[in-house]
Amino acid sequence: MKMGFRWYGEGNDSVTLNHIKQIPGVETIVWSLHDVPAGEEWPMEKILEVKKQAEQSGFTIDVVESVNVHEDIKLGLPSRDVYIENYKRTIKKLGKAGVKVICYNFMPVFDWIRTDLFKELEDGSTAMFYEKAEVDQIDPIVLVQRIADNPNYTMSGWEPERLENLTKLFNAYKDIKEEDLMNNLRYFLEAIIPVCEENAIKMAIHPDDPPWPIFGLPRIITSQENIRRVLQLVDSPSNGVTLCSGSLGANPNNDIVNMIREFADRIPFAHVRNVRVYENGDFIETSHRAQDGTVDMVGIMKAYHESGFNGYIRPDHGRHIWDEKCRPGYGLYDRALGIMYLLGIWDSLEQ
Ligand code: DNO
Repeated sequence: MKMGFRWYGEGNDSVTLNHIKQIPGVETIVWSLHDVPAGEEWPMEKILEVKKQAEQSGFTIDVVESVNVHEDIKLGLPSRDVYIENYKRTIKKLGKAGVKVICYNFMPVFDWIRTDLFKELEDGSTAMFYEKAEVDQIDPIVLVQRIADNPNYTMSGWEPERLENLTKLFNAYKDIKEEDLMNNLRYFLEAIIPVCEENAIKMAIHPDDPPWPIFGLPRIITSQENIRRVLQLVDSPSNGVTLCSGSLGANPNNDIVNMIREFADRIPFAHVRNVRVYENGDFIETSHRAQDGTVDMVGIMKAYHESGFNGYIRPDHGRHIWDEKCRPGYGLYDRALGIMYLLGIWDSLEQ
């Protein structure tokens, strides 16, 4: 198991590489070129710049999160081929630079969704919260505006270009059903996986967050059965999953421990975090500690350990604690605590 920490880049993150260096056990940064719009080819100079910065601090750049997929690919439009060619060229460059895993998602229009980015918990810290009834009735444009108006709005998954022409995008998805999305994913994977195999890259699809359809848009990476289907679309070790316990854990029917056992050799990258799910379907992100939420954190680490997991792992969304000013979910303190918790479990399993 190799520990990673997400870093948004020089000048783009309140957390620095020097901070990350002081967290025990971190080997790789999990990074992206956040200023390159989805669909465009990544410039080699920029890739090498991040590599240099990371290596100077003693980190590898083994995991990219994410190379975003252009909407035309998800929609299956004829223009997708141009964007797929760009994607392939980016894969080749990342392979040359030494990257091993590319995390991506296939969620239409939006990446992850929350209704409150700073909901107060009992201990006075704040965390990201999802109110189901609100999402079920709110106009998505209002919700997007609320998030975009947030002073901390510089979150991946919420790139400005995604949010332009929202109405147009919604219309484009009007007739796209889950099966169409699955077929469009197959087309994408059939095109890129051979390139990944040649370049020793593993693709790792991120589950949908939350793992159910929202705003009438289809979502497919939601359950054990659907992940199994995706892995079978192209049966190659380069076609893998980023098993995110927090995203999948928002649906209590998802048995994450069981998923790890079934998909072990197809999980190059794991996000391990906790959420507390309420009976009405709401959920809030909590500390990583098992007792604070509803995700079986110890069972998850045990399942990885038992299956001989040697992929990458990272803590995920943390609370905002000790008055830290940071990107929602991506502060230093609570994620560092999360790492110590995960490593504590892991080390005791190694005995
Ligand atoms: C949120 C993240 C997601 C994730 C993408 C992967 O914090 O887990 O934005 O990076 O879905 O493409």
